[in-house]
Amino acid sequence: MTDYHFQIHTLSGELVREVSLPGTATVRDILSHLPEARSPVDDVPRHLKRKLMYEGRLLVEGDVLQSLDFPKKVVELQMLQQSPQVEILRHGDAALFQGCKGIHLALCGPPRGGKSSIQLRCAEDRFNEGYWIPAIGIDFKKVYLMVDDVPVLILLWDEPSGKERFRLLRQAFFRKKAAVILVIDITSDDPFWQVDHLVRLIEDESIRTKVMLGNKLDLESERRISYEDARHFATERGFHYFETSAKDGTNVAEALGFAVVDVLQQPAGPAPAVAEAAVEPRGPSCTIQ
Ligand SMILES: Nc1nc2c(ncn2[C@@H]2O[C@H](COP(=O)(O)OP(=O)(O)OP(=O)(O)O)[C@@H](O)[C@H]2O)c(=O)[nH]1
Ligand SMILES: [Mg+2]
Repeated sequence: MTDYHFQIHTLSGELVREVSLPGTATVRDILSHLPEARSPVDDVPRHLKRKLMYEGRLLVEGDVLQSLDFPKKVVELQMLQQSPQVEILRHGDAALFQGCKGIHLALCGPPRGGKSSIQLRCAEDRFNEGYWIPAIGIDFKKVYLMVDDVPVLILLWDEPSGKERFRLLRQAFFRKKAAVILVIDITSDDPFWQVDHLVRLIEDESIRTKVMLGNKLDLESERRISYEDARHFATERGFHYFETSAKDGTNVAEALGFAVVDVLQQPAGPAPAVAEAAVEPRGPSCTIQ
């Protein structure tokens, strides 16, 4: 039974969608019919939060349509869009994150691309010029984020060097990860060394959020692969591409924020998105700020 016919416009008046729904549906049902927002530049999902407005007043998502007393059956609504605000907390209040679910993210990629440096930048906002200690054992750092007003704890795992030789260890590394961040070096002669093998392992684990970083952007003059080629390689394999510098921090928080918002907006399903944060820190690099 159709009780209402909604015409949803942007604030500038462009018609986005028309939806017919019964009076027992909710405002959330209208929102679920809206097309996904994608960037007009590169067609990447934009993770915009949507709100609906009727005659200047915001509608609450849980409200049932017939309780809103629309005077007509054809209702014009305006759609507001807003990006989630992601902020990395440098001096996180540990109490705020107690009981938080932890989201497990995996850094991976060819040797010396900058995985450990990206991890250090995300967790401690610093860079270590000579930082090349081939990691022994698997290692994570905690990153404390606020996504809008919600605390989100990230467990950012660094794939240790040398694992590329051991298929089983590599496969185990990706287990129960909600997202992967694949780091390549844009100044490398062979930035995609073994990457297709990695992509297959990631597919085997059905990880839905996939981001590729073309790292070392501060060395632009030494670049060996163009932005377009790297982006093409990434999108063909289902990865969102960013260029970053772990050294000066360019785009690192943005890429991490994108990955986290993408995970949070995935529909609930069997994919292993989150696990209890009550994982005990292991090793000296697990910092609780
Ligand atoms: N200029 C510059 N150097 C970087 C950047 N990121 C990492 N490096 C350097 O690149 C080298 C390798 O960085 P790591 O972070 O150790 O790379 P990795 O991928 O963890 O290396 P493995 O664990 O050995 O596979 C180090 O000398 C870093 O200082 C960056 O954004 N810019
Ligand atoms: Mg490393």
